[in-house]
Amino acid sequence: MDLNEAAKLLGQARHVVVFTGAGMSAESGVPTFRDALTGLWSRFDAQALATPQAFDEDPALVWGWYEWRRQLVQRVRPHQGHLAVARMAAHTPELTVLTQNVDDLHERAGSTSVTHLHGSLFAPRCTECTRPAPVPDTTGDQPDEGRRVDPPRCPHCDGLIRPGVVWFGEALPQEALEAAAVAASTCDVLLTVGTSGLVYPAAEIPRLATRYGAAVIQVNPQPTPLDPIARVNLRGPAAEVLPSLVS
Ligand code: BJW
Ligand code: ZN
Repeated sequence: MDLNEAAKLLGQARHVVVFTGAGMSAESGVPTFRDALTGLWSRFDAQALATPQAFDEDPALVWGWYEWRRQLVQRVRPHQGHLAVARMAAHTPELTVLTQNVDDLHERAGSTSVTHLHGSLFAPRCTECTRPAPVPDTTGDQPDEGRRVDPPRCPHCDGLIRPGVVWFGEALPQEALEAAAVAASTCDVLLTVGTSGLVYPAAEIPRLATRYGAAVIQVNPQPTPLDPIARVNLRGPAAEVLPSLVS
């Protein structure tokens, strides 16, 4: 059985990389991007919200949308799959979480080694001097997906504050990308969970791992372009499959 093979590969590994995408957080109530009915890009225009040009043209629209998403994330909790990943670290000599997600659900579940390839909803920074800015205190506010909100100004230089996420056309944080490349090229097993494998350069990470000899295990209810490189394809949701892989 595939589950047994996957559990065995994980049990014997010295270094495991867990590579996650939006499907990892779906069962916590955070929408994915590309799922046909529920994905953000089925309701919102990525070009108008997730590019540097969009922020230049309409900062209040973009800031308001990310504030809605941040408040949504703050209201949900990690699920059994996030907890299983954190537990897996206790059974593995070395375990690295590489996530494309901008939420903090891995950290809240107890994972300690987490690299964010696409930034974070909780790391706003100044567009001018790049200094980190405080996360606005919005406790008590109702999250509102369509509300325009003027971004705050930097306390140091009065520059506009932007969300600390990686938009289309922007480079990934160099340190994160380097850490990901090192982890992928030195792990024995890479467990990819809930990613469509369509967005580059992140989608190179599992491919890099196979080139360096690692076994790839994929958890996803749907087929993806990563299917052909996966040693084991587990077609199911993260919150169900991951707990069955770890004691
Ligand atoms: C479940 C589940 C459950 C559901 N359990 N699973 C090569 C070829 C073509 C294009 C490019 C290329 N190289 C670069 C590009 C351009 C572009 C790109 O990749 N475009 C493609 C879409 C074609 N890449 C970029 O622009 C990147 N930057 C770059 O290349 O810079 C170059 C540069 C270098 C030097 C200087 C300057 C520039 C940046 C990409 C940034 C991506 N940003 C986003 C938004 C982040 C902010 C935000 O949150 O708003 O990141 S886009 C969005 O996609 C987000 C995600 O992290 C990313 C990946 O999506 P993910 O996580 O895979 O989610 P989905 O929705 O796609 O899939 C969900 C999966 O879960 C599905 O498979 C479901 O089946 C599954 N699922 N329920 C388990 N319960
Ligand atoms: Zn500044």
